[in-house]
Amino acid sequence: MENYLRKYFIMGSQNCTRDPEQILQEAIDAGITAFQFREKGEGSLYGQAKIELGKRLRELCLKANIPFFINDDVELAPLLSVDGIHVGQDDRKIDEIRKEFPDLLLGLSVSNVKELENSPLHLVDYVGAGPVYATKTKDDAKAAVGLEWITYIRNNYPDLPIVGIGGIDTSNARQVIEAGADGVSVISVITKSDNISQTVQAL
Ligand code: 3NM
Repeated sequence: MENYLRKYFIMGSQNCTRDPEQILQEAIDAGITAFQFREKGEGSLYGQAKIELGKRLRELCLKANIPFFINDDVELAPLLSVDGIHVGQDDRKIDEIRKEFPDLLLGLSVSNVKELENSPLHLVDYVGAGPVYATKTKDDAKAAVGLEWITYIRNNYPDLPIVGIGGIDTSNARQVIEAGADGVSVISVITKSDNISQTVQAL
């Protein structure tokens, strides 16, 4: 059981309608177990502005001893002194990243059997499995794969840490865990919450 995966919050400024630092701090205070800085898509920051926001969010996680992951942007890993990197299937290859960063946590998104079987799973610390449910948060999200996908991975790779992603909220998080995931990763249920404390507790 990888405990840091239990309540894994993902966010970039494009997901926020108020101060991202404030949202992250509230989520930390409420008990998230990991954070991923995913500054990506329409309205996201680039260049120095991205780095500066990343540093501020990184600092909040450091103070709270919450593992900080960078999404995709491997070049920022040393700059932000990250604990881990999460990549998708179209990002840089896992074996290259593992070679460059032997000690960091590495997460990889997998959406189907082919991706799973073609991935060097011995080099990753966990897989992100989804989208479990339909999501509007990611423009290019694939069709929902359902709880069956979590169960499939769990049954075929009993020791592989899994975090479910996509459309997960307080009403369905339990099912994702019961299907075999070690945890749930969420964006909008937290960034859009009126009561982050209650939301995180209910996940
Ligand atoms: N990756 P929400 S779904 C970032 O399926 C991301 O790989 C996905 O946002 C995948 O919790 C997704 O608001 C968006 O649905 C998750």
